[in-house]
Amino acid sequence: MKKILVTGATGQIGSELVPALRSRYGFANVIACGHQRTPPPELEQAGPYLKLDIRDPAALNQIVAEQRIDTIYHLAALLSAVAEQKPQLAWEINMGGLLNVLEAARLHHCAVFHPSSIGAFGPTTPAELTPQVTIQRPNTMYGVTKVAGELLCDYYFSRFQVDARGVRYPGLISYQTPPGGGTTDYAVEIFHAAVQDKPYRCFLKKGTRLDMMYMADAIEAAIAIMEAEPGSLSVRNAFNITAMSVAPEDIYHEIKKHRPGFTMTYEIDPIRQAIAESWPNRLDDSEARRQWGFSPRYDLAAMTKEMIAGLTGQDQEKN
Ligand code: NAD
Ligand code: AKB
Repeated sequence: MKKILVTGATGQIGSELVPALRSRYGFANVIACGHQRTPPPELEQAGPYLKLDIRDPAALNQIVAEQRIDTIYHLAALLSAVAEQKPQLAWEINMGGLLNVLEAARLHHCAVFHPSSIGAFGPTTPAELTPQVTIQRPNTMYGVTKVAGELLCDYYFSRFQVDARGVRYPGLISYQTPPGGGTTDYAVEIFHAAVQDKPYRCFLKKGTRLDMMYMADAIEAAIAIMEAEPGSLSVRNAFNITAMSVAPEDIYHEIKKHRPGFTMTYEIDPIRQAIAESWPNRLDDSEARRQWGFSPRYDLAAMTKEMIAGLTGQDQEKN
């Protein structure tokens, strides 16, 4: 049986990945590590939780050794918009944290999952059907850490045989935990506004098309790539994956099918708009489909239905 550590466990992905891993591999076998001293209530009841600052290699190594960890899902990071506000801190956390994780994995023989992002691409990358291997010259600190992270994971695999694997996630859409400060956050905020019968002011321009994915597909992909037969993978790291390519107005029109009174206007945030314009419109994820069977279940219509149902259910629970 695996013994898994999840860093950044209280974030948008971690808060849904931890329960999925626990139901697959056993509650006691998944240690959630968060930055906060006390976990959020949903994680506290569900299994082991430890406080960890990912910049502290001694504390990380102690946890990995004491808990006999063999697999690390490394999610602790700063996202694109926050990283642009605090570039030095983003380098420290995203790169320093990843180096600490890969070193712990080398010393204690662990496998590592590390998500890259569409943010690993830049303005000179082909924007349509962006290939698996292509130009990567991002112009954001987030992107710089994502490309360097992909390369560092490859290096640890070829030099030290650390089984480091990963995907390039698109913007992830979910309702359980708010996103952590990214450029694609509008695609989550819009649903919160819609179910509260509030108008939404979108910070990206009409026509800004980006890859997106519903969280359930993202969680399945993380588990699937870590369970894939190594022999079936030509590369370990940073597989392009996507489920839909959408602009703000596409999500708006889909929501209107369920909430006809919903309205949206645009108030552009120049920083996030510039980041979004430097990212691809649509990835080619055929290598992930071919090599380890990636196959997302949610398109825009199915995701919208689930988001509205999930958020409406949450509202009803609160009242
Ligand atoms: P998030 O911001 O929701 O969560 C990140 C977590 O890291 C937070 O809980 C935060 O407390 C923690 N953290 C920050 N600094 C830390 C530190 N010094 N020590 C320990 N923990 C620290 O992010 P997420 O959306 O869950 O993303 C997880 C990973 O997936 C990141 O690498 C991100 O780049 C990548 N990713 C996310 C998306 C997305 O849309 N959510 C898309 C592409 C890639
Ligand atoms: C962000 O917008 O920063 C993230 C991502 C796509 O990496 N959601």
